[in-house]
This record gives sequence, C-alpha cells and structure tokens, in this order.
Amino acid sequence: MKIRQIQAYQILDSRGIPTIKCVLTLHDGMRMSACVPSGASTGAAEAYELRDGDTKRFFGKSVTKAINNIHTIIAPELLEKELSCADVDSTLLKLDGTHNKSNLGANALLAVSMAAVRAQACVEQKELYDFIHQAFLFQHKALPSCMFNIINGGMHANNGLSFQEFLIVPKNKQRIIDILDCASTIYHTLKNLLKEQKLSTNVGDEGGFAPCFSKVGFENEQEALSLIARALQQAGYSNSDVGMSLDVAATSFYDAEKNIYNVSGRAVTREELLTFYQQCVDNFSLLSIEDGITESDWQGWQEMNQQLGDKTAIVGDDLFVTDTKKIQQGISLDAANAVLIKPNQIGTVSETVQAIKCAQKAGYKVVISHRSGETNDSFIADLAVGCGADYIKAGAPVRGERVAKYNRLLEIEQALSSI
Ligand code: 2PG
Ligand code: MG
Repeated sequence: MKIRQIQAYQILDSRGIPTIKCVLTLHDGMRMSACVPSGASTGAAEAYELRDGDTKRFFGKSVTKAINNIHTIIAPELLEKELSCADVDSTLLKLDGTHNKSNLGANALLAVSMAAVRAQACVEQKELYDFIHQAFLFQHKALPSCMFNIINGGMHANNGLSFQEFLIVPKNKQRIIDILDCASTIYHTLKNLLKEQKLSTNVGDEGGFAPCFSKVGFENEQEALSLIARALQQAGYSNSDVGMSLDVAATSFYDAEKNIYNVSGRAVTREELLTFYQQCVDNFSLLSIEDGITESDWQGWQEMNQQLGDKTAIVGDDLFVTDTKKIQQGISLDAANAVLIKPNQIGTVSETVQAIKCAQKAGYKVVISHRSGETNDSFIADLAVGCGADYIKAGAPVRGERVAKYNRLLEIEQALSSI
C-alpha cells in the first residue's frame, strides 16, 4: 500500500506546550496518526527537539519549523512509495544525516516514524503490539509490570524535593486491572494521609502528589518514602505485595563545578548519596533506582552498580538516552543493569528497537517510559508489550495522558485473554 499524504500539525502536550501530531494517509484512504511527547529533565545527549525559538508565540516553544521539515523535506521523499516502516526510518535517518537529529529535529522524525509503524500494523491487520513483536523479531510478547509515580519532585514539581520520582510497583499481580486497583487504592490512601497531615494534595507534572517539603538534605526524601510506606500499609499491602522505586534524576541537582549534589540545601558527595541509597534499599526494599548518579560520572555509576546492583535494578535514563552506543558502553563498563527507554530520546522507532534489543541481550531489565510532557498517544503501551519489557513507567494512575497508557494495557490484556 502506497503513502498518499503526510500531514502534521501542532497540538498541546499535558503541560500546555506545543508538540507534533502527524497523520499518515494511505492510498486506500486509511489514516493513522502519532503524537510526540516531550521531557523536562532531559539528558544532555538526547536527540535534538526542534523548537522555533520565536518568543512571540508559545514563549519560543512552537514546533512549526519541525512541522515544516515534515511537509517540505520528509513527505516529498516518502509520498507514493510503498509503505515499509523500515524504509521510512532509513529515509528519515538519511535525510537528517546527524546522530542527534539536529537537522530536522527528533520530534519531526519520531512523529513520522511512529505513524508509519501504526499504519503498517493496520495494513497487515495486526494489533500494534503484535506487529511490533513480529516485525522487529522480539523474543517475547508480554504485559509488563507497572511503575506508578505517586510523589513528584525535582523538575516535575516545585516542592523542596530534590529527587524527581517516588514510585510504587505492584508485584505478584497477574492482571492489569488488579495492578491498577492496587495502585489506585494506594494513591487515594496517600491522598487521605496528606490531608490528615495538612499537606497539599496538588499534583506535579506526572500526576503524583507534590506536597511542600521544607527540611534540608535527605530528610525530605526520607519523609516522602515514609509517607508512601505508610500509605501502602494503610491500604492493606506489604513490601512483598508492592515494591518502591526512585527516579533520582541526579543530574538535575548536580553541581559539576564543585562536584557535589545539592540535596535540598545541603551539599552532598557521591559517597553520601550512595550511602543514602544503601539505607533506602535496606529500609524500603527498593526495586530500582534510576539516574542515581549524574550522567557524566561513569565511575560513580560503576560504584553504584557494584554496591547495589545485586539488590536493586540500577536504571540508566539520562546516562543511556536510548542510544545503543551508550548502552554498549554501559554494558562494557558494568555501569548499570537496567535501561529506561524513551523513543524521543533517540528519534526513530527502529533505533529504539535496536536499543531495547541491545539491553535485553545483555540481560538488562527494560523499562519503557513516558515523558513528563505527554499526549494521549498510547504507543509506549504497545511497545512495552510487543518487546516483552519488564516494566512500563507512565506516571500516576490519574490524569488522561497517563491513564491512556494504562487503559491501553487493559485493552491489550482483554485482547490477549480472548485468544
Ligand atoms: C524521566 C522522565 C519521565 P522527563 O526522567 O524518567 O518520568 O522525565 O520526561 O522530564 O525526562
Ligand atoms: Mg528519568
């Protein structure tokens, strides 16, 4: 089936900032679309997100230049060609010609790349997760475990917490509806607990609560973890039912000049940070720690993995930026044992697939992730199932753009169980 039209336009993401929706039309009139998310705590080596910079509109955040690239550079190369998502991606990579997609913008590339995968799945009359599983030759197809971010801090809130995400991970639950029941119950129990303590129940960018914490150093982080542990208990769960995880996003409070971390007004060394993680792993039996060390400190990552890697998953996000080369470096240095995967960090679906495969081959745990600026597109839910990821991280069990992913998992579960 040939491609008849590729159209893109601006939509708003969950933070009210423009992003791209791309609609791909085939010759039989079938139309498939895809929307691109956007991060706030971005890794330095992430693929380039092209924004206009013209501050008269959307404070410089418009994406009309990227959209123009789709219409004037990308579309002419793809129109009237037989649809093949592999060919689409290689054309995109050729047209851009840079590793970080700084010519055309990773947002422009990914919008087209995702729409092409969706369209081909449709042409082949397959569900998206099935198509991903088969076309990219993944070994397993399975529903992932879910990580729910229920307290927001760092760059996703403005509340005195240095660490970015405090997550719960329901364990031993087979069905997505039971996982959601567990997460939602704990979320609402936490809400009541915050109310009781006269703390705000306002939420951050990913739907987790963002009450203000006013202590210094690790005490705030400690308090956030204790609140979750209490909510978990009050909701009738134990550590063996529900794990806890952290996305520290350490680069966001690292001072490179002084080589220290600013944790809520206190200067903390790498060693102190690692000692705190050790305590958290012991006290809260953490399932994973993401970006616990700044992205430039490979030696620090090696130390962390050596000290904690046999007890918890050491997840590289800003460290790896979904880039196969960086994941390979991590594997050879033994710097981590898990990877966070975000398609817009690299810019095409096929490169995302390559990164997942590289990590899986090395025995790394794979976490498919949303961005803090999201849309209602649920592509990552299908990706997680199709590649047999260990986890999906899509925010709190609230807010449309977050539950879109969890609700899609419910849909997939229904489909899989009726086979
Ligand atoms: C992260 C993500 C998603 P952002 O750091 O893992 O939770 O945040 O999209 O802001 O990079
Ligand atoms: Mg992260």
